Amino acid sequence: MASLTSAAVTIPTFTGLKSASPSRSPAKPVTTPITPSTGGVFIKASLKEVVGMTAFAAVASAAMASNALAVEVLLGGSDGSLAFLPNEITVAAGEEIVFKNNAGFPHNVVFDEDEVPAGVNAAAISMSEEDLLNSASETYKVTLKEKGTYSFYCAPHQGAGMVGKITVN
Ligand SMILES: [Cu+2]
Repeated sequence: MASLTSAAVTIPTFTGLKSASPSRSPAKPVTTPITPSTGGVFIKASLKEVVGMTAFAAVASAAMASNALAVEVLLGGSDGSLAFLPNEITVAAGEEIVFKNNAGFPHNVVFDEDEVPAGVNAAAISMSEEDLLNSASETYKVTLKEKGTYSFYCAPHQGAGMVGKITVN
């Protein structure tokens, strides 16, 4: 019984192999281009996915970059002037403003409590009067959410005219 079954299985398998081998020979040039073209389609599809993901990543990083490209205000002019450069800026609500030590420091950034939009706590967005940026390229970052105009100054140099204004749209 067991030998009969194995024989019955062997015969069609052998026949199949026999009939396949002569048909494969002429079909060989057809089979050969099919394999790479199928592979090509697969590669194209996966490339599309990769390109799509890359595009998405590019958009995501661009969005992050636009946040990273915050508005920069230099503290002190390279010519030794005691000023914010620029001393008047306009930003979008929520945009980051980076005050960066440039020259003539120490400097700081203090918002005038009488010249910020209603409801804004000037102290919360300011450095303290005593807190100073002492080294080159040291930064103070702030993000303003309320629209309106904000006046600020550098405590050590306010008398020298180191004042500025920010308009938040
Ligand atoms: Cu200053």
